[in-house]
Amino acid sequence: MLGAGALGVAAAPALQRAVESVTSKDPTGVTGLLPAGGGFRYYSVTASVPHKDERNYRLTVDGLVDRPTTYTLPELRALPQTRLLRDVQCVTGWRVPHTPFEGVRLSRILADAGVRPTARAVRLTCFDGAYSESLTLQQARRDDVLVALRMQDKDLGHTHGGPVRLYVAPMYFYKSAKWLSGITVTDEVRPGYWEDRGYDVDAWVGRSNGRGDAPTG
Ligand SMILES: Nc1nc2c(c(=O)[nH]1)N[C@H]1C(S)=C(S)[C@@H](COP(=O)(O)O)O[C@H]1N2
Ligand SMILES: [Mo]
Repeated sequence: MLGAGALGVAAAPALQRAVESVTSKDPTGVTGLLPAGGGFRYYSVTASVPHKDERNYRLTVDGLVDRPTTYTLPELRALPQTRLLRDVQCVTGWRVPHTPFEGVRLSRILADAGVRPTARAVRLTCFDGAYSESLTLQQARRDDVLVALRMQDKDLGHTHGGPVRLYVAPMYFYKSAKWLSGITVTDEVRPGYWEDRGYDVDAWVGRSNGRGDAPTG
Protein backbone atom coordinates (compact mmCIF):
# COMPACT_ATOMS: atom_id res chain seq x y z
CA MET A 1 0.00 0.00 0.00
CA LEU A 2 2.89 2.33 0.75
CA GLY A 3 4.21 1.81 -2.79
CA ALA A 4 0.84 2.49 -4.35
CA GLY A 5 0.47 5.67 -2.30
CA ALA A 6 3.86 6.92 -3.40
CA LEU A 7 2.90 6.26 -7.02
CA GLY A 8 -0.23 8.35 -6.51
CA VAL A 9 1.80 11.27 -5.23
CA ALA A 10 4.24 10.90 -8.13
CA ALA A 11 1.36 11.15 -10.61
CA ALA A 12 0.23 14.47 -9.15
CA PRO A 13 2.88 17.03 -10.18
CA ALA A 14 1.50 17.62 -13.70
CA LEU A 15 -1.63 19.31 -12.34
CA GLN A 16 0.44 21.01 -9.64
CA ARG A 17 2.76 22.46 -12.31
CA ALA A 18 -0.18 23.46 -14.49
CA VAL A 19 -1.88 25.21 -11.58
CA GLU A 20 1.34 26.97 -10.68
CA SER A 21 1.94 28.13 -14.25
CA VAL A 22 -1.60 29.53 -14.39
CA THR A 23 -1.04 31.13 -11.00
CA SER A 24 2.22 32.74 -12.02
CA LYS A 25 0.38 34.70 -14.73
CA ASP A 26 -1.97 36.08 -12.11
CA PRO A 27 -1.20 39.80 -11.74
CA THR A 28 -2.26 39.86 -8.11
CA GLY A 29 -0.20 36.81 -7.27
CA VAL A 30 -2.61 35.72 -4.57
CA THR A 31 -5.30 33.60 -6.15
CA GLY A 32 -3.59 30.26 -6.60
CA LEU A 33 -2.77 27.46 -4.19
CA LEU A 34 -3.48 29.50 -1.10
CA PRO A 35 -4.37 27.31 1.82
CA ALA A 36 -8.07 28.11 2.09
CA GLY A 37 -8.42 26.82 5.63
CA GLY A 38 -9.51 23.43 6.92
CA GLY A 39 -7.11 21.60 4.62
CA PHE A 40 -8.54 22.98 1.38
CA ARG A 41 -6.46 24.64 -1.30
CA TYR A 42 -8.01 27.46 -3.27
CA TYR A 43 -8.01 26.86 -7.01
CA SER A 44 -9.01 29.13 -9.83
CA VAL A 45 -7.79 29.11 -13.41
CA THR A 46 -8.71 32.78 -13.74
CA ALA A 47 -7.22 35.78 -11.95
CA SER A 48 -10.60 37.02 -10.76
CA VAL A 49 -14.15 35.72 -10.62
CA PRO A 50 -17.28 37.87 -10.39
CA HIS A 51 -19.31 37.58 -7.19
CA LYS A 52 -22.88 36.34 -7.60
CA ASP A 53 -25.71 36.13 -5.09
CA GLU A 54 -29.54 35.95 -4.83
CA ARG A 55 -29.88 39.04 -7.00
CA ASN A 56 -27.90 38.00 -10.06
CA TYR A 57 -27.11 34.28 -9.90
CA ARG A 58 -28.63 32.18 -12.70
CA LEU A 59 -28.19 28.52 -13.69
CA THR A 60 -29.22 27.69 -17.24
CA VAL A 61 -30.11 24.20 -18.45
CA ASP A 62 -30.13 23.74 -22.23
CA GLY A 63 -28.96 21.56 -25.11
CA LEU A 64 -30.73 18.26 -25.84
CA VAL A 65 -33.68 18.86 -23.49
CA ASP A 66 -37.41 19.36 -24.08
CA ARG A 67 -37.69 22.19 -21.53
CA PRO A 68 -34.69 24.55 -21.38
CA THR A 69 -34.77 26.18 -17.93
CA THR A 70 -33.16 28.97 -15.97
CA TYR A 71 -33.00 28.67 -12.18
CA THR A 72 -32.51 31.41 -9.62
CA LEU A 73 -30.91 30.67 -6.25
CA PRO A 74 -34.25 30.65 -4.37
CA GLU A 75 -35.65 28.26 -6.98
CA LEU A 76 -32.73 25.86 -6.45
CA ARG A 77 -33.17 26.12 -2.66
CA ALA A 78 -36.84 25.22 -3.04
CA LEU A 79 -36.03 21.86 -4.68
CA PRO A 80 -35.41 18.73 -2.55
CA GLN A 81 -31.94 18.86 -0.95
CA THR A 82 -29.59 15.90 -0.51
CA ARG A 83 -26.72 15.88 2.02
CA LEU A 84 -23.64 13.71 1.43
CA LEU A 85 -20.75 13.14 3.83
CA ARG A 86 -17.56 12.01 2.02
CA ASP A 87 -13.87 12.79 1.76
CA VAL A 88 -12.75 15.50 -0.66
CA GLN A 89 -9.78 14.27 -2.67
CA CYS A 90 -7.73 16.47 -5.01
CA VAL A 91 -5.68 14.69 -7.64
CA THR A 92 -2.55 16.49 -6.36
CA GLY A 93 -2.78 14.55 -3.10
CA TRP A 94 -4.48 16.72 -0.50
CA ARG A 95 -7.60 15.40 1.12
CA VAL A 96 -10.24 16.80 3.45
CA PRO A 97 -12.02 13.98 5.27
CA HIS A 98 -15.73 13.92 6.11
CA THR A 99 -16.84 17.05 4.28
CA PRO A 100 -20.60 17.50 4.05
CA PHE A 101 -22.04 18.84 0.80
CA GLU A 102 -25.69 19.62 0.27
CA GLY A 103 -27.72 20.48 -2.77
CA VAL A 104 -30.03 19.34 -5.53
CA ARG A 105 -29.32 16.08 -7.31
CA LEU A 106 -28.20 16.76 -10.88
CA SER A 107 -30.47 13.85 -11.87
CA ARG A 108 -33.49 15.82 -10.62
CA ILE A 109 -32.59 18.88 -12.68
CA LEU A 110 -32.04 16.74 -15.77
CA ALA A 111 -35.35 14.93 -15.26
CA ASP A 112 -37.22 18.24 -14.92
CA ALA A 113 -35.65 19.49 -18.17
CA GLY A 114 -36.63 16.33 -20.06
CA VAL A 115 -33.47 14.79 -21.54
CA ARG A 116 -33.91 13.78 -25.17
CA PRO A 117 -33.21 10.19 -26.34
CA THR A 118 -30.12 11.16 -28.38
CA ALA A 119 -28.37 12.68 -25.35
CA ARG A 120 -25.25 10.95 -23.98
CA ALA A 121 -23.41 13.50 -21.86
CA VAL A 122 -23.53 16.74 -19.88
CA ARG A 123 -21.26 19.74 -20.19
CA LEU A 124 -20.88 22.03 -17.16
CA THR A 125 -19.77 25.64 -17.55
CA CYS A 126 -18.82 28.32 -15.03
CA PHE A 127 -19.24 32.06 -14.58
CA ASP A 128 -15.49 32.48 -14.20
CA GLY A 129 -15.68 32.35 -17.99
CA ALA A 130 -13.00 29.67 -18.36
CA TYR A 131 -13.55 26.42 -16.46
CA SER A 132 -15.65 23.57 -17.75
CA GLU A 133 -16.36 19.97 -16.89
CA SER A 134 -18.13 16.98 -18.36
CA LEU A 135 -19.93 13.84 -17.27
CA THR A 136 -21.54 11.01 -19.16
CA LEU A 137 -25.31 11.00 -18.74
CA GLN A 138 -25.01 7.84 -16.68
CA GLN A 139 -22.50 9.51 -14.31
CA ALA A 140 -24.59 12.69 -14.16
CA ARG A 141 -27.63 10.68 -13.04
CA ARG A 142 -25.85 9.08 -10.05
CA ASP A 143 -27.32 9.81 -6.63
CA ASP A 144 -23.98 11.18 -5.41
CA VAL A 145 -23.68 13.98 -7.98
CA LEU A 146 -25.09 17.29 -6.74
CA VAL A 147 -25.64 20.84 -7.80
CA ALA A 148 -24.29 21.93 -4.44
CA LEU A 149 -25.51 24.97 -2.50
CA ARG A 150 -23.88 24.20 0.85
CA MET A 151 -20.57 22.84 2.12
CA GLN A 152 -19.68 22.05 5.75
CA ASP A 153 -23.29 22.94 6.64
CA LYS A 154 -22.91 26.55 5.48
CA ASP A 155 -23.92 28.28 2.26
CA LEU A 156 -21.09 27.86 -0.24
CA GLY A 157 -18.77 30.85 -0.02
CA HIS A 158 -17.28 32.55 -3.05
CA THR A 159 -13.82 30.97 -2.70
CA HIS A 160 -15.30 27.47 -2.71
CA GLY A 161 -17.31 28.17 -5.86
CA GLY A 162 -20.41 29.72 -4.35
CA PRO A 163 -23.19 30.32 -4.58
CA VAL A 164 -23.42 27.07 -6.57
CA ARG A 165 -20.86 24.46 -7.58
CA LEU A 166 -20.99 20.99 -8.97
CA TYR A 167 -20.16 18.21 -6.49
CA VAL A 168 -19.15 14.83 -7.93
CA ALA A 169 -18.55 12.81 -4.77
CA PRO A 170 -16.92 9.67 -6.28
CA MET A 171 -14.42 11.54 -8.44
CA TYR A 172 -11.34 13.69 -7.91
CA PHE A 173 -12.25 17.23 -6.94
CA TYR A 174 -11.37 18.75 -10.33
CA LYS A 175 -14.71 17.32 -11.56
CA SER A 176 -16.50 19.53 -9.00
CA ALA A 177 -16.70 22.70 -11.09
CA LYS A 178 -16.93 25.87 -9.00
CA TRP A 179 -19.13 28.89 -9.87
CA LEU A 180 -21.50 26.70 -11.89
CA SER A 181 -23.62 28.62 -14.38
CA GLY A 182 -24.51 26.25 -17.21
CA ILE A 183 -25.65 22.67 -17.73
CA THR A 184 -25.78 21.69 -21.40
CA VAL A 185 -26.97 18.25 -22.41
CA THR A 186 -24.90 16.99 -25.37
CA ASP A 187 -24.67 14.00 -27.70
CA GLU A 188 -21.11 13.15 -26.63
CA VAL A 189 -18.61 13.91 -23.88
CA ARG A 190 -16.78 17.18 -24.41
CA PRO A 191 -13.66 17.06 -22.23
CA GLY A 192 -13.37 19.78 -19.61
CA TYR A 193 -10.62 22.26 -18.73
CA TRP A 194 -8.18 19.90 -17.00
CA GLU A 195 -9.09 17.01 -19.26
CA ASP A 196 -7.95 19.06 -22.26
CA ARG A 197 -4.67 19.32 -20.33
CA GLY A 198 -4.17 15.60 -19.76
CA TYR A 199 -6.37 14.50 -16.87
CA ASP A 200 -8.77 11.57 -17.10
CA VAL A 201 -12.35 12.31 -18.12
CA ASP A 202 -13.50 9.45 -15.90
CA ALA A 203 -11.90 10.67 -12.69
CA TRP A 204 -12.91 7.95 -10.20
CA VAL A 205 -10.98 8.37 -6.96
CA GLY A 206 -8.32 5.68 -6.74
CA ARG A 207 -9.00 4.33 -10.23
CA SER A 208 -7.89 7.09 -12.60
CA ASN A 209 -5.01 9.40 -13.44
CA GLY A 210 -2.52 6.56 -13.10
CA ARG A 211 -3.38 5.98 -9.47
CA GLY A 212 -3.38 2.71 -7.61
CA ASP A 213 -4.44 4.12 -4.26
CA ALA A 214 -7.60 2.81 -2.66
CA PRO A 215 -10.89 4.69 -3.00
CA THR A 216 -11.51 6.94 -0.02
CA GLY A 217 -15.28 6.47 -0.04
N1 LIG B 1 -14.36 27.00 -11.87
C1 LIG B 1 -13.38 26.22 -11.34
N2 LIG B 1 -13.73 25.08 -10.72
C2 LIG B 1 -12.76 24.28 -10.18
C3 LIG B 1 -11.39 24.60 -10.30
C4 LIG B 1 -11.05 25.82 -10.96
O1 LIG B 1 -9.88 26.20 -11.09
N3 LIG B 1 -12.08 26.61 -11.46
N4 LIG B 1 -10.43 23.76 -9.79
C5 LIG B 1 -10.82 22.37 -9.51
C6 LIG B 1 -9.85 21.69 -8.64
S1 LIG B 1 -8.45 21.04 -9.39
C7 LIG B 1 -10.07 21.49 -7.32
S2 LIG B 1 -9.04 20.56 -6.34
C8 LIG B 1 -11.25 22.11 -6.66
C9 LIG B 1 -10.78 23.03 -5.54
O2 LIG B 1 -11.89 23.50 -4.85
P1 LIG B 1 -11.68 24.55 -3.65
O3 LIG B 1 -11.06 25.78 -4.25
O4 LIG B 1 -13.05 24.75 -3.09
O5 LIG B 1 -10.75 23.90 -2.65
O6 LIG B 1 -12.06 22.85 -7.54
C10 LIG B 1 -12.19 22.32 -8.84
N5 LIG B 1 -13.15 23.13 -9.56
MO1 LIG C 1 -7.65 19.57 -7.77
